[in-house]
Amino acid sequence: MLLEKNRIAEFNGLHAADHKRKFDFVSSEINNVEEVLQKLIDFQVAIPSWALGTGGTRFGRFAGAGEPGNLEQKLEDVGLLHALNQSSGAISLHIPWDIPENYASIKATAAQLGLKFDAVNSNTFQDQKDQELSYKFGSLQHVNKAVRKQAVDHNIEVIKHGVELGSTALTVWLSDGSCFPGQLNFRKAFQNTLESLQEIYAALPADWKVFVEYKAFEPNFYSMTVGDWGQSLLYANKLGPKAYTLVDLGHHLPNANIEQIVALLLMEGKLAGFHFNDSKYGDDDLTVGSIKPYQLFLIFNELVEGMDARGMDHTTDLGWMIDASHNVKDPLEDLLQSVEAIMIAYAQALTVDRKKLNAAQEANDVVAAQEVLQHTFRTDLRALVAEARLRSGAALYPLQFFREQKLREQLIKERGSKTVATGL
Ligand code: RM4
Ligand code: MN
Ligand code: MN
Repeated sequence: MLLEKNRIAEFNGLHAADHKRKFDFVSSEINNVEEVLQKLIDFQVAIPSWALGTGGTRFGRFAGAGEPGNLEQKLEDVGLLHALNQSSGAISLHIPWDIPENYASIKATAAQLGLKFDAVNSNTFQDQKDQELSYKFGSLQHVNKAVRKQAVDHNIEVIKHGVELGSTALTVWLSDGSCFPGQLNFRKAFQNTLESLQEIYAALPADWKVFVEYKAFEPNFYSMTVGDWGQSLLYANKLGPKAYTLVDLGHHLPNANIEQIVALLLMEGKLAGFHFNDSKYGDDDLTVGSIKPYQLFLIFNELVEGMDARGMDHTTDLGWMIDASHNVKDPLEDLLQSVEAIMIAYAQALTVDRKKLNAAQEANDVVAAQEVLQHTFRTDLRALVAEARLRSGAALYPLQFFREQKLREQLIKERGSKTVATGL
């Protein structure tokens, strides 16, 4: 489904006066409005190809209607999101859920929709049909060299797909670990994994990065072989300059101080991948900002501070992606909510009074430091984010537009009500 530009312009026209009033008010509160707006316009968050269908749990999956049935339709969905907010200009493919069969036509479709190909993701956490050896007891860590080789070869295959599409990063998330005490020799599992990663690393093109994603638990419940940022950083450091840590917000034990983790990883120049979601209990993969918006802001605050300290480019030096699952919501509506939460938190982080915060820190003025952060967090910047959208040709209010224009209904008409997208 292609969206005609004039429909968005018409919608924006209807809301222009109301928006202008709100924007004028908020911009009078901010010093460097134009600079912040430009950063908001430039910022892009990738959408993973597996997030466009309804997700499930191990208990069941309640499929939605009008879900994309193939990769082209997934690209169309991301293109639709991007047309609505101009902040979702990239797609991240998961192999083998979405194997591109005809590179030229996939690339042409993406270009038409204004989309780039973000990091490619390998999958050695499931057995595929016709797969020779099983990953039941791990992949890159496996005690059997033949299994490790199969997993390494798969990753190299994924890099090749990525090269064809113009991706420049590989994300490796491993479910490797153990479920019971005694099952694994931790040191051997680490060494095997390192050796396997070294083989993958050696196959990376010169301008590529590899992101080593960690996760505290699940599907293994006793130990994970890349279980936290310390282990991920160990691998990344041992691998070399093209290897980095990837932080996924849902992959920590409860109450972990994620803002401190990102600050230190940035300080070490080893943070390059980032997965957004929210969680209450574990890897819940909930809508970004739906449970802990203040924590999201604090994390963004450290991201901006840490990137600026190293002179990094906010848009290109980190790979931003939404990694969420939608069990009860329309995936496209959920993704629009997530992107909105990300943009608000980013806008807030950009408008923190750093001089004041720094002065408070240097004076051990704990109260003043808290005031600076909470003042920003409690300032409503939604009109600023909407203005960035208006200037880039997107809809002032994407979710409202999606609903009023009955876009899901149109997709159902096109694709039918019984489609099921590949993914989890
Ligand atoms: C994992 C992890 C990976 C994602 C898979 C689908 O928990 O977050 O990034 O690719 O889920
Ligand atoms: Mn992830
Ligand atoms: Mn996850």
